[in-house]
Amino acid sequence: MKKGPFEPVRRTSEAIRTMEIRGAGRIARAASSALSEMVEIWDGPSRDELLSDLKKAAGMLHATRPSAVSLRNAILLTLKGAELEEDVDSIREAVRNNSSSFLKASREAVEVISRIGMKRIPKGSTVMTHCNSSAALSIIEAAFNDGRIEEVYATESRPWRQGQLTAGWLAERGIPVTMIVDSAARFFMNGMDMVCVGADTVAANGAVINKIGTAQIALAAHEARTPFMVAAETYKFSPETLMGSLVEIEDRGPEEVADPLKPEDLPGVKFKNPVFDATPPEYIDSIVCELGIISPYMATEIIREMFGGFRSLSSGRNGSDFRWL
Ligand code: RI2
Repeated sequence: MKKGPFEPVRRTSEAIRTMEIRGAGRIARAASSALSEMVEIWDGPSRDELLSDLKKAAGMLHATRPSAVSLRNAILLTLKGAELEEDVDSIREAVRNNSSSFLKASREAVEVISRIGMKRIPKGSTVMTHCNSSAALSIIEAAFNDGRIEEVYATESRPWRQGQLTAGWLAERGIPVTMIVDSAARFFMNGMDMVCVGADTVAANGAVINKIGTAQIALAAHEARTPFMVAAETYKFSPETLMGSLVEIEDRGPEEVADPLKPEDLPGVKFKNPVFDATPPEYIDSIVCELGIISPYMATEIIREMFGGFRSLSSGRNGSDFRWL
């Protein structure tokens, strides 16, 4: 593998793997930008070699966070149609254009989601959020500015404690925020008017894969009859689940769970660290995407609409074997 042109992809893969870049939308945009940067500096001899290097790069990027369909879809959308191009320059142009369209559309989607999602939040609400979702926070910020939200409860979101990012972000904007530990979600649920979270993946059956702990919060919300709203751009919907594929749940290292101790400080203890869980559609009242507010049971329709004719590249389950179709 040549070092030069793969450098942006290597750098971005490492930043995504170590969570320096995180959040389903941000990792998707970073991967798309890395592919675009790669084709600009690629200086190999032939079209076929460029296509083969792009496949390797796609596999490297996708393997960093295999649960996030946002990442997979961003890669596929960025490389869409590249294999139909006849020379290196045309491939370069296709990838460059695809990437800039994806970056623009993904940012605009968040903007639209904020506008339509906030209308679902009644005036004077207290809202709970989990982890750190830019899509969910865009709704919360718009709702606060429209006088709909009085206070936000942000869960800590162990093991990475992204709740601290969320709480800090809200406080900076003058939005009253209370941080709670994840296990306190049920304790406070009766005082909530709404729960609003993001998504890493939306499956065809309407299940939402999001930060570990989301399903417990949804269960508590369901029991307390608190509406549970998910903010998810359409590129987070998973076309592969239409065919019955399961979403792989990323498992990270034991040190994140053992923290502030080290795993070796607890001899004889095993650790498990799934990063995401699946919230079943029956606990979800609405999914807000840039096309509108839908019931989770409409997810199949969105997937057909967005990805129906989308067949240029596919990936295996572990992300390591992207192949042209
Ligand atoms: P946006 C994050 O994953 C969280 O699970 C968050 O809810 C989701 O991505 C969506 O984030 P991680 O990368 O795309 O922190 O809405 O594991 O920013």
